[in-house]
Amino acid sequence: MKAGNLWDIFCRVIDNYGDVGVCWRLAADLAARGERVRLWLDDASALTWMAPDGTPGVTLKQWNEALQSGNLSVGDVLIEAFGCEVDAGFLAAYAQQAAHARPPRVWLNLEYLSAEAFVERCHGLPSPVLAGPAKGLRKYFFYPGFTPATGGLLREPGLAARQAAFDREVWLRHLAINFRRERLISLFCYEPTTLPALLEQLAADEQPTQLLVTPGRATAAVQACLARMNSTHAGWNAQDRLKFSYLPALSQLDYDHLLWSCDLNFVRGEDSLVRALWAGKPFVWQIYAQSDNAHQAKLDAFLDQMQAPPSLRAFHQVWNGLSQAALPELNLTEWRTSVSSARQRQLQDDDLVTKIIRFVQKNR
Ligand code: TRH
Repeated sequence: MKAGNLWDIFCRVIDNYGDVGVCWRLAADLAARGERVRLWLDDASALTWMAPDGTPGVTLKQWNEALQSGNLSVGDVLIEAFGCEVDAGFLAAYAQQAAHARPPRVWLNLEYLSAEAFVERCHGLPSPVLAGPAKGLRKYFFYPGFTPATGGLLREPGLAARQAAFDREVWLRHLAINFRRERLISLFCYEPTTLPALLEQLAADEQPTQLLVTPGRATAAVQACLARMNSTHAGWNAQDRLKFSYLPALSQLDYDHLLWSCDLNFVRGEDSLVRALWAGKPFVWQIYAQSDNAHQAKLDAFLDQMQAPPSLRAFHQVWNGLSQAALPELNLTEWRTSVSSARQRQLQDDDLVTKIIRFVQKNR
């Protein structure tokens, strides 16, 4: 495929930031490689802090009302992210223009990241469209993943150079994080029931800690926890070994810098998980919980893929409320070695944008 194709990426923001975060990252990476992208979002508000400067080659489009086929010109590639369904109006235009397009248009359904075995089986499968204005066409499932037989992980080409040039001290000073001998731990989470146990463990540790708390749900969870702990057992942090810094919303670039700066990162959802992996620092993932407990298998598959040592597996089970055991001790030395090897292994595989461009080329 020649560079400069037009991609339409559609995304509906349900809650949290992962869907828009992934779609922005995908769009920006495609654009950096010379593609043109229209990113259709029903709620672009998170991009004001995630990507405040935008990026050349990506046009944001408000997706808030049924799109009329009218004189809409559809792109060369259509991506429906995370099962969102594009309006009949757009599909009618797509079907009409696809009928004459040479090379043909390609329609993809971008799925959630998982390390489970079904991903290799389902990645790339075609799905005939049986009803609606695009009846008779087909779309393909594109599954991000951790193995060569999947759609890979987002990893923009400039990442390694950016990491190599990063100056931790300067960046932390810029963020007004003052620290001497404390270890730094970032916290991006939902409402883990074992948060009080973590805070107690950190406060009891000989080594002082500064917890860098991300805004929104993590900050609310910490503050609710502190209010309870301070009233029920006021001396829990008597030696003041655990300090807190509440962070502003960072851009995606600066969120990377945060991950690179810390000795341990607590992350949540799929996008921060991948960024934590590329950061190469020990991390703990709070997976997005599903009502049917499907997240248990998804978490286990990820830990298998990482070849996580027992101490890291046990910590994940408790942090995710999947085990009622006491919160295990942190074992940063072991976790650092494990994450570093996993990162090296993952770097061997092509990244998602390389694979998606190749996939489109092959299926045109
Ligand atoms: O926000 P999330 O919890 O998103 C989740 C998952 O995507 C999950 O699959 C989905 O079903 C659920 O929402 C509804 O976590 P995630 O995926 O890590 O996305 C967070 C994004 O926010 C990521 O792109 C990083 C970005 N971010 C910043 O840019 N700046 C920040 O300061 C922080 C804390 C995050």
